[in-house]
Amino acid sequence: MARLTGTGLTNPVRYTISAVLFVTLLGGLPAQAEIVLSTTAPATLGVPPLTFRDGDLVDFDRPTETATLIFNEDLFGGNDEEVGAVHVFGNGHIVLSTDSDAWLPGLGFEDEDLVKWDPVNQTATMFFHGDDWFAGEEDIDAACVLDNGHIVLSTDADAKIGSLEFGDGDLVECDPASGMATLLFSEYLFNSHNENIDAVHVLGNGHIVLSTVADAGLPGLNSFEDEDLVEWDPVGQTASMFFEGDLWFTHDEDVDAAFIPEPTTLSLLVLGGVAVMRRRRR
Ligand SMILES: [Ca+2]
Ligand SMILES: [Ca+2]
Ligand SMILES: [Ca+2]
Ligand SMILES: [Ca+2]
Repeated sequence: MARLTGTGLTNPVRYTISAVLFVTLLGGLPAQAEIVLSTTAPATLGVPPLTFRDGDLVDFDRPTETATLIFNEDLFGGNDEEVGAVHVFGNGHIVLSTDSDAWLPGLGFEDEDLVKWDPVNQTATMFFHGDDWFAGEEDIDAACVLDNGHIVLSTDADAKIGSLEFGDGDLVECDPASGMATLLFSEYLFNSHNENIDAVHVLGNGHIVLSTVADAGLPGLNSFEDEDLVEWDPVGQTASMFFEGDLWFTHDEDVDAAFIPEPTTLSLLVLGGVAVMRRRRR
């Protein structure tokens, strides 16, 4: 009887230890600490230091402090452009928006568009055509593509899609299949009830990582800067610091585009395998 009870207790304990190990490993994944970003002016990150421009995109890995240029502003036909929104697909294709009308090999586009850049074939295609969505002329200043193909975006001024009117600090979710847009995040949530969002990434757990044009505050985090990335928990209705610019930039900057790589399916499988093997060995 004692033996049966012991077995019954030990397995859940072992399982719990493995689960904790699994989650701990996941939490410590370098991918979770990696950020693709752009700034509004020339900035410097990393060791050795990498200085980049407002139209460049940099991949910054916090554990190793490695900054890598993944998109070069020179690609805009040699023109001076400002990149203000980014998303990166698993195949390395980059979705971006610029602050003014621009050109990339294969495509001329507007500031209200999202274009997809293929870094292998060095060609751009239209990804989100602003004219098909917005009632007026707009400028997309933040964007993220969800796993279901929906596009989360912000504009730099009041805008309208269908019957949905929204402000520069709101986030709307567009469904390309239906052509409908819904409000995902209201700027009323900011302490001031009025900010301008200039970067967004929606994490796999539904939390929203965002940056603002000016210093701002949200419930749970009363003060953050335009160079910070803040994580908003829509269930708990609370914010926490995700990326504190002061810790990494050599000067004060303004982050105006961000993408957070998630752990890949392969990483999950490898870590899952490690957890199972450790459980069996105990
Ligand atoms: Ca920029
Ligand atoms: Ca834009
Ligand atoms: Ca905005
Ligand atoms: Ca910002």
